[in-house]
Amino acid sequence: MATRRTQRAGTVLVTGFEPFGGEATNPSQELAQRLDGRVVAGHRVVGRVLPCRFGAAREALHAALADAAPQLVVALGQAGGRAEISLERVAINVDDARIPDNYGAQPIDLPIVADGPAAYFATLPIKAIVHALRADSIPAAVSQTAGTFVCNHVFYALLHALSRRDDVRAGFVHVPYSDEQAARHPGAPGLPLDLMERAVVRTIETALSVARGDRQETGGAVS
Ligand code: PCA
Repeated sequence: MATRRTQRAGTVLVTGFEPFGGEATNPSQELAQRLDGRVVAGHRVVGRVLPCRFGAAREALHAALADAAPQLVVALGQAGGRAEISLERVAINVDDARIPDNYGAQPIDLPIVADGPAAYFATLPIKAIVHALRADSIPAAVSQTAGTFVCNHVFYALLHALSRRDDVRAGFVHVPYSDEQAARHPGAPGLPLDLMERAVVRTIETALSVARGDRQETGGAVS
């Protein structure tokens, strides 16, 4: 009888970023660290923290992909000022930094991948995830732009690296400030880290449970 490779438990890669822009913390870093080693829906979570640096962030992502060989990738980043968990729809092939990264680089209108496509769509079921989060009383929405800073850089590099892998779903989730950070930014919304942790767990569970495609429900914007 032909031997089959032993079926290994699947792996989910969750990435976050180190603090940037003068912040002392980054909720995405804390979430990746909290989830590292956890088992969610029978899958082992590998949590990794990426440098907030153009180029180096992409290299660290590639190393994490090679290391974890994940079935699912949920990349996280902080979007201070947003009130909802943002399921990003699209990554675009441009670095255009409004502020310097953590090493002083500030690229303007440079492609992330020379000759790469203008954009990639997330392969996560973003509508189903937004639906599941809202059903769990977690504020969530589809977002039409991940910006043009290091988060979009990693998001694009992620989808480019997996562009020939139909078997691996991947996407990017921006999270608001933590409550603690929001307290230092008058008027800015924040969410408790525990709630954001539950949001990432629900995101993973939903992505693993939707076999293919997505929920038919609007997440659009008029302008
Ligand atoms: N947010 C930034 C980069 C790192 C992070 O957490 C962004 O949205 O590009």
